[in-house]
Amino acid sequence: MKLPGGGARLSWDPVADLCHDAYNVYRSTATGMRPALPPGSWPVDPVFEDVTAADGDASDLNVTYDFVPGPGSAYYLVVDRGTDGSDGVVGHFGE
Ligand SMILES: [Ca+2]
Repeated sequence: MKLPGGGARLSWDPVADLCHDAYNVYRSTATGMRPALPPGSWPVDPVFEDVTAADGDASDLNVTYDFVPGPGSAYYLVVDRGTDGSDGVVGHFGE
């Protein structure tokens, strides 16, 4: 969804798991977002950067992520974060 001023908003369905704590958002600019060595290795092949703290709405508890797109293509992946602080199921790249 586009936001006023050139921003964008990602949104997703909430997680109902009992171990759910918050959401981590990762960003990749890897060409085609394809691993060099399939199935890949989360989060280094392809490289994903944790951009959770850059959320324009300043909350990792809600189901939105606001940002201003830069030049070129970027891929975003939202991963559930458990109450132990670790990533939940990534669903890609061997995780
Ligand atoms: Ca948010």
